[in-house]
Amino acid sequence: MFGGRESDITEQPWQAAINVYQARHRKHFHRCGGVLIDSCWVLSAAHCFEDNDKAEKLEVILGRTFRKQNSTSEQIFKVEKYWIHEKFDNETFDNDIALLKLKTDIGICAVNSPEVLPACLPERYGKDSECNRGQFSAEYSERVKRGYVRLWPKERCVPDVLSGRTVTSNMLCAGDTRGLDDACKGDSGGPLVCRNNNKMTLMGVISWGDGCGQKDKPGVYTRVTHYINWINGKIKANPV
Ligand code: 4AZ
Repeated sequence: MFGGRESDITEQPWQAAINVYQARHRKHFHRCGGVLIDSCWVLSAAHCFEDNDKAEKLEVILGRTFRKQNSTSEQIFKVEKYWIHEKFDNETFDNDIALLKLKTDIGICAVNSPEVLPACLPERYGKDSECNRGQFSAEYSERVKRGYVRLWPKERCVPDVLSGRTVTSNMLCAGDTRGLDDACKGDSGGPLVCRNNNKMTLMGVISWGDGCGQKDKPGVYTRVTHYINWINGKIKANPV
């Protein structure tokens, strides 16, 4: 993350860290952020998994404030299976979304606690305009962090402000007007949430940007309202 401030996992209990096991080093390494949306389901970005990682190599960590420190509040899961959006475009990062199903033998995975709690999904397609201050969170520093950004109007979320790169309607721009808070390397897959009727609602998934924290350049997020049916379809088709 660029800017932002140190936070505590109780302030963003849906934040997940996704680690990948590297046989060569015989340990797990941080790969991306993620966001808990249901007891056994975590959303992340498709580009986090482009090299076809086996699900068995993935590990999802919930409930930790310090990335490399064990905590009594943590809940760690293996991944049973994950899905990359069928229309993910590796060039433009259009449809940059992935869904992970956590592994369990007992029908529940994450258990709600002050440190572990799912974010809500938006109610329906396209309903993403009633909040202008979003909160994103990131994990790639030693300690979980939080930043505040404004959602940019669609008309300003265009290639012009992102060095000419393609911007699709499935993307959402958000940035700090001062250019201070922004997501950055390693934060991908993490959440952008808005408070809607007092529910913390997931509006974006950290996806890409033209550098980090540059003045008048937004961070780009996957527009979650466009994927409610995709997400619910996968969850229904793959009962825990
Ligand atoms: C990244 O490399 C990345 N400033 C994520 C977000 C942003 C830039 C880079 C947005 O994962």
